[in-house]
Amino acid sequence: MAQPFEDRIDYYCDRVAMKLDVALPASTERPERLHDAMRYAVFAGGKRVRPLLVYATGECLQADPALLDAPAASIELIHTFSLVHDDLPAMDDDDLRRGKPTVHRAYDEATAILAADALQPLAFSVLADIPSVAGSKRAALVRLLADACGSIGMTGGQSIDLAAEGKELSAEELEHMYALKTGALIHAAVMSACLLGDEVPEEEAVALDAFSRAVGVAFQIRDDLLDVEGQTEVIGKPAGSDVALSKATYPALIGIDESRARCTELLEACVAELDVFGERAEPLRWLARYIVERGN
Ligand code: GRG
Repeated sequence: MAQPFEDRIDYYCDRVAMKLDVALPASTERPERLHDAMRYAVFAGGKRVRPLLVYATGECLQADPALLDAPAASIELIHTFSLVHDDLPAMDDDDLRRGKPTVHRAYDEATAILAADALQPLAFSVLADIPSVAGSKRAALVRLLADACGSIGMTGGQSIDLAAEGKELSAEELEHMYALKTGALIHAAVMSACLLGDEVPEEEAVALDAFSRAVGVAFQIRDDLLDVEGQTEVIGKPAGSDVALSKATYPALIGIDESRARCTELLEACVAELDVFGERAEPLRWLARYIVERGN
């Protein structure tokens, strides 16, 4: 029987860390403080879920992992960029992220803004350099990531999130916001690997698209639940901040039990999408379960 995906997590995390290390300018390179802040943000101890989704999808499609390092690293750069901005005083004004002071606390607000601003173009530069891939596929990868972080993706979701503070959204509106704010990048992670797969049948691409959309919404509901039920020391960011900021969340709208039930429902739905792959999708099944059961 094949080794469980869990056994390869360290290997894949090392791969993406190496790619990120090569992509990021050294802290000794001018402007040193900016480069130091970028590295601080990227190597602060994140779970690397999005890169793992790239590699797990790649396993499912038997894609060459060497081709996946660039999308895995570029998506993590965009994710890190978003977290730095999300923590800023103008947004959630958080002091703690991944158990450490947020970038604007460890450095200063201007440096945090600039560090995040510099991580974004770096992500696209990494994608542009992806080796041995046809120009049309590179352009498709860039478009996928650009759409995922723009106004029809993560930035749009964040805008809806901020505008909804103190208001009540319907479940449909909430899921739309989750799909953009959190789901768009998760979708891009899975579909980047799909783009790099060799002649992926339409049926499999459709299944991965549906899988990633459901797991992205489940990821955010789990995040909401951790904010309510988790402890600051475990989740690495201030627990209870959604309530403090009067955020529109699933637990606030329908309560903890119903939110858990919706998460389980989405897990079942996304895992069912993977039937077409049989055993090959075991890594994605494992990650989907991890996403809805994780403790941080
Ligand atoms: C990045 C284009 C762009 C704009 C910024 C600030 C912003 C717009 C978007 C914020 C999006 C955001 C913070 C969504 C929340 C997603 C989420 C649940 C993050 C936590 O992800 P984890 O648990 O974090 O994977 P780690 O620390 O493990 O990496």
